[in-house]
Amino acid sequence: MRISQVELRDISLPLVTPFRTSLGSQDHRDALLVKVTTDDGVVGWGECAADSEPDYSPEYIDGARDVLRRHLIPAIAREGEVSAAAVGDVLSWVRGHQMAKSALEAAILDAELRTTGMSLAEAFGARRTELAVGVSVGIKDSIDDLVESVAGYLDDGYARIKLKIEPGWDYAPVEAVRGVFGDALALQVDANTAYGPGDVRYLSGLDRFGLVLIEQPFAPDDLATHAELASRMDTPICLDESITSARDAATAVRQGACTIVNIKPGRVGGYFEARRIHDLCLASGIPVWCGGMLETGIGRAANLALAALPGFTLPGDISASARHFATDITRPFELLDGVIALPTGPGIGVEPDAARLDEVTTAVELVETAA
Ligand code: NPG
Repeated sequence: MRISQVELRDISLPLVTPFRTSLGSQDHRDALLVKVTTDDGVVGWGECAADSEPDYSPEYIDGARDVLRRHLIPAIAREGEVSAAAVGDVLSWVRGHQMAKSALEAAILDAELRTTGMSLAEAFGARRTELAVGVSVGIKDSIDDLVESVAGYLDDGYARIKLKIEPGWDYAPVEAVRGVFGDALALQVDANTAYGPGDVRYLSGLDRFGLVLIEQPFAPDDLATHAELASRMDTPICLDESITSARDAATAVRQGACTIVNIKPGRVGGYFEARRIHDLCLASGIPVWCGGMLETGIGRAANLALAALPGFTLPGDISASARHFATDITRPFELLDGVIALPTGPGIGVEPDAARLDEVTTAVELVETAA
């Protein structure tokens, strides 16, 4: 397959409710979409997980657009014939930039599968057709607000609740949610690196709440403190920001820094690397789940396909589209009877609605790749 044109499209979608984490608050999802067109006229879409600010990861939208335009797309163009499975190798000389690489790989993968008529779920070997999913609940102004939000999500049918925590918003929200909704609720917390080595003892007290896991309390490169916390707690430690490749995952597990892995294709450089992490975790008995980055329907569809692999035994942050967007750019994914149905059409199985896409587009750049 040859790529004749790549479109880089910036969009800005309002969120139904502001989303606050230990990193800050957002009321819009600004995102970069990658659209590839093959020389046979087949189109594929990918979504870049980067945000406007380099706070969650070193990547950010303007940087991702720049490296795509200057380095990644030209590398694919030089290659000529390219298959999605080879994209990772073709781009491996560029250090980092996992989110930019992942978006380009995803678009090429979507186009490739559309030429064969196969869905991503089928191509990756998924056996499930629908998934129970979780929801990530941001930091609120009050415990009452939080309890009301959680009650609404449980009514919607979410299978587990993840609470964002930070210093000053940790024990109280966890205790309140456990108290109101009971011990049977699948409850986990995510600190997005907000704590430091001096907090190990403090955090280990969370053991008494029977959490499913504690996610990424410490800095991405601080495996040692994660391992120390893991040795002091029964609650499993899960890593997100620390894991940018299958090698990272293997190292973190070997060093005792985590016993659960959050897999986000954007963070690890693509869907093939994500599947490699899944495969190695499955072989080592490490449960995995699929994280979320407030994806539009484009990224959400692809994540659903990935999360249907057998090692994804914990519900992911792949909520219904309505959790973040009143009107998405694709048909919405809905949570019905506690599950979201996997898309079944070729490739990622969804495409943007042209009129809606135009409404939310803030910039478009075309990069020609034909010889
Ligand atoms: O996609 O519903 C969602 C959000 C899931 O909590 C979520 N994502 O750390 O995993 C995370 C977090 C996040 C969101 C991180 C935005 C960075 C930016």
